[in-house]
Amino acid sequence: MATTTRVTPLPSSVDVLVVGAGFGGLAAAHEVRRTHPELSVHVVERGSSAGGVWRDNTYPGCACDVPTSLYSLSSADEPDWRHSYGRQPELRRYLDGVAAATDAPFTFDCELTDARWDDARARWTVTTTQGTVECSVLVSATGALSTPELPDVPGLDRFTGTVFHSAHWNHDHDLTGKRVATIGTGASAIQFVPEIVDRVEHVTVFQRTPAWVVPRVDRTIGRLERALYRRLPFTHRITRGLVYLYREGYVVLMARKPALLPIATFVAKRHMRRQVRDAALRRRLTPDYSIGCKRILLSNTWFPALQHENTTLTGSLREITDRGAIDADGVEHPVDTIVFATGFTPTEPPVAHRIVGRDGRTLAQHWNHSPSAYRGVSVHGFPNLLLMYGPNTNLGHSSIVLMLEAQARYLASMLDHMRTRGIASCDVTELAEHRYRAEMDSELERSVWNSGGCSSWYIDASGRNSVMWPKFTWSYRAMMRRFDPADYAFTRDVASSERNSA
Ligand code: N01
Repeated sequence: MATTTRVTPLPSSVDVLVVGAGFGGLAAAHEVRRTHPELSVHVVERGSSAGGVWRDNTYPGCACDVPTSLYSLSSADEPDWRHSYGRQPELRRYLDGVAAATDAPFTFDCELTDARWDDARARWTVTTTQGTVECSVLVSATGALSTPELPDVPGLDRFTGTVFHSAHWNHDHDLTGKRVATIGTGASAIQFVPEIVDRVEHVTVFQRTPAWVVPRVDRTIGRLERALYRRLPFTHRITRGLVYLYREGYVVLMARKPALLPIATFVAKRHMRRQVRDAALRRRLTPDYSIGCKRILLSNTWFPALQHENTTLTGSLREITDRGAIDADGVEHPVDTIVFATGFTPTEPPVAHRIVGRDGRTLAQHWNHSPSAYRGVSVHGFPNLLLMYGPNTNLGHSSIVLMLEAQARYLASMLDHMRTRGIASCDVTELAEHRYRAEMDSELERSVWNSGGCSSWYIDASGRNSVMWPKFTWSYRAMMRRFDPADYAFTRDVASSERNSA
């Protein structure tokens, strides 16, 4: 197995171009190489290495909040995880290994700036920061949580201290003895605040909305257990299967029977009661929306960190001054560092402004602030484009890797169909796209994400949930097993038809 990633200059033409070398791009490239060795594949990546969010997010304490046993590709199973919730360095190492084992060339520091579909030639012309490449099939695997959201806070430009986003942690800026403001109390903040609280002079946590937090049942996976998984891989598959089934049960609570959610609320409230003695503080930390409406957070250290002598918990951020941050009550907190842990822009992906389809409109114009895609992967008017981690494929309960693998298999099945029938382009029909979107809307209606009374990044600017997948992951995987030609319109590859009839 290769131990270094194959890096080459950008070719001028390729059969399948994959944009992005995170989990999604690697899964796609890997599957195309495995199933279609006759096709050329190339991966372009704006960063300097593979890894996606697990390369970018290096904040202290960064770890996976999905059990690691579910967090590897089934084609590249990893029996050697050290923790039941993998830490960022081991996840990054794993993805570097997958990139090296993927028999496809990569070009790094290469950002897609424009991609245009040419109907006459049935090809995409893709412009990047390292030149232009043409391809027959374009796979957009740029990630849903890859572009940090930096809110436009009044006064930010006046601030004289250091500012950064949690997804681009500034390791050159030593926080020892600093007065730090952290904005946001989501999945990232609850991981890094407990890690920095001991060494800063003070940390002021700006909380706009409290989160539901449950215990993190984490453990180190010992040498013996890892050896067992390596020697007898079926034992790892059994563990993986059991964790998988248990996590699927969450869908029942979140999407099918929200009436059962009080069970989870009980667990979260008991966790808070055990860790927070002060009833007034408990009230400030108790959400007023249903559990599960926003991502449920796992932590044993968040509540203790908020009660640390170095911490002040305050309300939302109103304004920034040259040396401080003003909260909603008008109190100014003197700080020299501001860390924005304010999330990402999943429903407004920047790449959508750069992909231009059949009628000259961008994907962003087509979506008009509410992304949707047939099966989360195909968009009408954008032939031969496949989205990885597209609209309505995010999970609140299990591993996104399960969804990405299903999408990679669908891509392989689409390529099969094209190759065996001499098809040059396939475009999902408008009817199929609308029908699928209506089905998603109806399935999501009763879910806690839509009806739980919170505002979250699952809901787009139009008020639609364009992020979550509402069913079991096995339903998605079954649906994606085979490309469904009935929902697509095709054009034929004239050269290949002539070859076949000669
Ligand atoms: O971001 P978030 P994140 N003023 O969007 C607040 C994944 N992830 O980076 O709730 C003040 O969850 C916002 O407040 P509110 C995971 O899927 C996975 O923490 O909108 N506050 C919220 O508190 C996760 O869901 C892992 O009122 C503002 C916070 O910022 C996703 O990434 C680990 C604000 C944003 O929370 C994002 O997590 C880490 C403003 N103007 C992350 N704007 C894994 O382990 C926003 N906020 C797999």
